[in-house]
Amino acid sequence: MRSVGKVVTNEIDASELSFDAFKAIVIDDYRIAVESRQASLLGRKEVLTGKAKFGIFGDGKEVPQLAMAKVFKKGDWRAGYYRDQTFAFATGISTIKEFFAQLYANPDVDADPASAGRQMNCHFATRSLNDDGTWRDLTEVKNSSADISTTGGQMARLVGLAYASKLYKQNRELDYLKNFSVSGNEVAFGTIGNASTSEGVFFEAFNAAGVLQIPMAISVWDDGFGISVPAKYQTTKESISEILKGFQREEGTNGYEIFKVRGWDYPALCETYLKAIEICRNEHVPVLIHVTEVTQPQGHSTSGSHERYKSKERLTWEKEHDCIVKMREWMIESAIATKEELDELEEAAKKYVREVQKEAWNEFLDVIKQEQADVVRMISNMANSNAGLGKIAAQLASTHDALRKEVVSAARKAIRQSVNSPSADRDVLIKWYESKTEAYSELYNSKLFTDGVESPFNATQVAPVYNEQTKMLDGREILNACFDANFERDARLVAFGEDLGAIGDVNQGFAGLQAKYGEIRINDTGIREATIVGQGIGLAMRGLRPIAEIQYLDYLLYAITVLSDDLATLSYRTKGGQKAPLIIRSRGHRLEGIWHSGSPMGMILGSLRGMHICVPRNMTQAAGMYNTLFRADEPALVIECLNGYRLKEKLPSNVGEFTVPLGKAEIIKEGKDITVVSYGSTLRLVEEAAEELENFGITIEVIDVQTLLPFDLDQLCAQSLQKTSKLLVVDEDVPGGASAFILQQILEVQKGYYLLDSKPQTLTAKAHRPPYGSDGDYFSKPSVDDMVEAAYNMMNETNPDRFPKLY
Ligand SMILES: Cc1ncc(C[n+]2csc(CCOP(=O)(O)OP(=O)(O)O)c2C)c(N)n1
Ligand SMILES: [Mg+2]
Repeated sequence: MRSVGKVVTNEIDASELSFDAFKAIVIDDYRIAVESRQASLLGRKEVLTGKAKFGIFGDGKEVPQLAMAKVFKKGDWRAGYYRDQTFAFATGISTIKEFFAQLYANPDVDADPASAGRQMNCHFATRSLNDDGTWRDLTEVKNSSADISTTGGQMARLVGLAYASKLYKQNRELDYLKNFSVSGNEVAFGTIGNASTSEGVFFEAFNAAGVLQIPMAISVWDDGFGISVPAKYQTTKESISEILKGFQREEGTNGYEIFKVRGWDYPALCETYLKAIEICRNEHVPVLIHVTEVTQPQGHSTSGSHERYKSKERLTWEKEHDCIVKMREWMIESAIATKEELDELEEAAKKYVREVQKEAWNEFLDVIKQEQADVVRMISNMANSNAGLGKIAAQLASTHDALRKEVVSAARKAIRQSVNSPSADRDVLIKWYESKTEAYSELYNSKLFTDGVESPFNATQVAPVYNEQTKMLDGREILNACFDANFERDARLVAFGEDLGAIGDVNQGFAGLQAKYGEIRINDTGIREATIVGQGIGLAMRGLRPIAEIQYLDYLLYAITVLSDDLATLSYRTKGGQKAPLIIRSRGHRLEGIWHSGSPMGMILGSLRGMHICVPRNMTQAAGMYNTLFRADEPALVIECLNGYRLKEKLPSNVGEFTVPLGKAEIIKEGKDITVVSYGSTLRLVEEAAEELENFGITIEVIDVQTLLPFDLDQLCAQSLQKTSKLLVVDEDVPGGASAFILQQILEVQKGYYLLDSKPQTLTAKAHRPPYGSDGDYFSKPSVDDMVEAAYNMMNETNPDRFPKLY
């Protein structure tokens, strides 16, 4: 048997090759295609016999992927989807053994380097990082950004991966970043299914790349279906290249080069890819390669059979136009190989893939088998004192191919059932289980963040410096000075967004900086929030330090899928194999109207675990948070206070250096009666309320949590409750939104429940978004009046004599 190594395809250069050398390359390509097909066929069987949960495969798409692999060079990037196994095998991005390891959900990162068993099969990713979170040399490998399952979701990131090449090409100050680019010559290859081009993000990304003129090569694998839904319900004129014709570049215009080629025509595919990628790489022009007449021999996935929705004629056509069948015919006709030679090759491929599959299965099970044997032995030892336990042990012993879940569940059941019969043997089992908890947590729950040497928690803490010369400036000027100092210090920083470049953002935080640092570093974008974020993700994955601006927090909803599906899961879904230290800058809370006053913090907290969520109360705190984040490598969202840009603040003399640590709450006003927890813009109102409350002899302790994720790591809130025993959470989000999260943190995590002498209280906005105008704000969001009365009423509840009912 061949070693289970990476066997990749070779370029075909017709002018250089002898016929024999050409033959050898084609035969080798055919072998890769056939092995890949065998992996698909066997993979499906593994699912149907219950050894894996779900399978989706690249059968029918083998031959075009060989052609794409031929022009994919070291340093290039892929952002694709679940059909790309042949490309992955042909480039060495994955192996057949790793393919099966992922199918079985093997949590060992060495077995499945793409996702450590966390992703469904055929979700590819290369490892960009060392174990300590530092970068590897990405110019020396063929890179695949980590796939996600949502169709079209790869497109936003693809824009950024390609845009990075433009920055590396045009900005000489980046030349020192030798591990990321060789003069910006890298192409970002995207793949997408025909039906998924119906997604908005596809069109958004397509247009963005045309505007940006970046080396982005999109291949559409067009098999005429999206699961059961045919092209007539998916695409106008049933052809994506037809309707995108307006993007074709012309003399004197920007735009695309558009190609159309049949998915079973190996020589045409090789030629098309060679031509397309040459233009894309050399001229930085985006290209679309519409690969038509692609088939799906096994149907969409293991979830159903395509006979249900494909006509007899279509099924027959697919059989005849199967790209491997066609390639075989062409090879025989062109005297590249004989029937017998190919029969032999196919037989060998079958055997080889079967052997690799068995190896992968055994490696997956061996570790668990050992744990199974250990647990059976330990429970059996306990069985003398408890008859029921014998049954658990016997059942586990007889479980064929037990999964870890069954092993651990048996151990826990045995511990529960023996609660009334303590013994030394029981202690052994408990110890085993406890010792494993950490290991299992490492296997299944770790690496939500990079947690490496550049973690924000390792950043040196620097206090702000004020002196006699300290000036009072508008908040926006504080931020401006912070960005200026950091852009001066770090050439990797870039910022972009709507109105960010020429006018320096709608609130002028970047005013004057484009003139100083150039359009290549500070720039305007179209109105396209999803791909603004994607642009940032791709850049950050290629070693740059982007600040992607979302003009107002309300528009974050247009980007929430990209943030949630892609950015927030990146570290987790690769188990620390990739990172995107992207900072999303936005501004929110209290302005006017249904789409300009949002504070959808509950949505953010629920969907962006894997990001740090910073809610600074003023621009100085924001600057300190940026200074921390710029020196660290984890993604974050910073929400500045929309109504704070023109308020005066003191300018620290080290405005580009001082740091505000993440997860550090701050008492901004001491008090003894009630702990009031809040953040962001609302804090100014809470402080106002505090003044009026003092007239009643009530002093509140005001805590600014500063960052919602992470939340008050030193448990300042609980410490405050020890003094006050009363908790009021003031929040601009809907009832049960962010305030529910804050309560959970304080009452449950910080054990604040035990410190209360009255019901914990939340004061939130109404369930609807606030109407336009000051009255709309007053009647919808927590006002100073609401705050004073909420605090007063809490005092009335415990001491009605001293604090009689207000009304
Ligand atoms: C956002 C999103 N919507 C729906 C799905 C469910 N889904 C998975 S694959 C698929 C069909 C995709 O078809 P196509 O893009 O043509 O790719 P193909 O599978 O045919 O290669 C659908 C609807 C999904 N994964 N993500
Ligand atoms: Mg399709």
